[in-house]
Amino acid sequence: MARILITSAIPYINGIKHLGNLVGSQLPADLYARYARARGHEVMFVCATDEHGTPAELAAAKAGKPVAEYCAEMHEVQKDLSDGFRLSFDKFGRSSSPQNHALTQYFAGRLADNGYIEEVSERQVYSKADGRFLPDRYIEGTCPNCGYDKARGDQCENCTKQLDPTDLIDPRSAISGSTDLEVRETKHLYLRQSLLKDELDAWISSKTDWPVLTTSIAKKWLHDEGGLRDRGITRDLDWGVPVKRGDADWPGMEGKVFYVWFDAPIEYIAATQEWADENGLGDAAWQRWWRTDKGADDVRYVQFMGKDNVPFHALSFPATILGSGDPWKLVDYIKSFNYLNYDGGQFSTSQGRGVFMDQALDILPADYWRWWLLSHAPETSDAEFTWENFQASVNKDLADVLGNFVSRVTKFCRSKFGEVVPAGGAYGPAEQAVTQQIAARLSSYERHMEAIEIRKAAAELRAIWAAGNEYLQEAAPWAAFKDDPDRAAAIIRFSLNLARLYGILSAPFIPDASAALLKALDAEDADWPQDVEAALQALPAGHGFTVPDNLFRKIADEEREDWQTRFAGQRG
Ligand code: B3M
Ligand code: ZN
Repeated sequence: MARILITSAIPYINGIKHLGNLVGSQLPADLYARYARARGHEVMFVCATDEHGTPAELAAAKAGKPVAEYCAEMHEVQKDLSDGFRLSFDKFGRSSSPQNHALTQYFAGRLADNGYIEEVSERQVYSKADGRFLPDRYIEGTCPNCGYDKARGDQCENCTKQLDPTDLIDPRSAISGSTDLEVRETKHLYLRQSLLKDELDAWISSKTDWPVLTTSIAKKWLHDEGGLRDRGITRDLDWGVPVKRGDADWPGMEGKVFYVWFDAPIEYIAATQEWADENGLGDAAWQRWWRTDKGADDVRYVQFMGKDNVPFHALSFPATILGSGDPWKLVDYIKSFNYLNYDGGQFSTSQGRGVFMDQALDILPADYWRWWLLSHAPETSDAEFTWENFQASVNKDLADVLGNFVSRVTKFCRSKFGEVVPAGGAYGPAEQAVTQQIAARLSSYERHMEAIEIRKAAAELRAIWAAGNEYLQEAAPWAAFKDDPDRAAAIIRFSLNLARLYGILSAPFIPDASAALLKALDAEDADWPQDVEAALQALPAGHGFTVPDNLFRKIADEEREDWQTRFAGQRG
């Protein structure tokens, strides 16, 4: 039994997330957390809303609300939706929490003490029309790297390049659209990441098991264009963590706040502290996950995120941790994702394009989405959501293969033997063959889950379901029942045990259907199988059950067409 710390990139507070966001961090993190718990590991799984910076201020202004009020409301909305998708966080925190304020200021103080902070008088874009500086997303323009014309001042969404507002070509204010901009001097703190370049390089080079997507992005920012650049970690904004050096004021930094990307990853730690505080546990309870001097030396820390978040997690956050000189836990494995596209284009929050989490749950239960999204996770390349593909996967994998198997077995049993596992007969060569086949597939399923190869794991699970269906088709208990009811009883007993096994193995992907299935089989306490042969005898003759309601329904062509039209435009 191991201890596994799992974090998902924390979603910006600025609105409801789309399915592309969901599959790029929170959902796969949940899959892994559920799997790790099912295997008996001790898990701490945290996420939060990312409430600072220009995304929060801009969205609140658009909603016509004070930022604090907007964030509090939107946090509840996002929390309800993550519950709706059954994301099993131990804590869904808030980066605006007092815990994160204190930790962020603490880290800044440590970094300053150790010589990793530089005070820089720098040139920032100032908008005369708006009467303010325009950091990050307050400014838009053309990306100098790829030419995308809606690049933001902090990062180009299109090519993932981190930018400074002064890098943009043809810049304009995101508030007023004004191009009457000038560059003014203002003082800011810089994190001297460049001093840690060799240490970071060696550390990343030692991570030979990381996904290529992660290491290639990290190496690119380490080595391209003269190497890792120091980053400004403060902003001229009202909303955020006030710049302090630990508990002390920071002369010259009055009225400034830390940059959202400085405090956001620290929220992973703070969220764990929020969890401990909320549960009346002391500091030791969260520190044993985060401080290697307080018990975290045997923790495995895994992060999940979209590819645009990799530079911050593979370089900037580790620089914060290393530079602090304290024994904080560094990440052990970074699982990153490409993008999910929507029907021939990109999902886009700003343009309201695609399916958003609330809309998805309005039309179908979470499991349908979880299955499609996870089995099509954009791991090795970008992936695309189309309604046809969604309909086909749901109808085939969930309804025809898994749902149909469970329904046929339980209904046939009820009609011939009653709602009880039938006695009589014995497992024979056919059952032994399927048992062996499933045992082999199960070890490969476990290997893929441990390696967080999500598509491969989904394919293996699908094959495990299909093996049951094929077995049932060939064993044909409905035919055997006429001449040899004992044989039919053995087939059904075996199949009911297969259904139980499916309930256990499928739970990380489709938790609601799995729970309903195990409940119907009166097997809610079922543990992950140590041995497939034994697991397929777990439900003994005489064990009562009830026929479950249909686990999955099919998506009709008319529905699919209706959704296709409804979601073709922009969100209102
Ligand atoms: N909120 C970006 C995003 O949602 C950012 C992630 C922070 S993770 C510490 O894609
Ligand atoms: Zn670009």
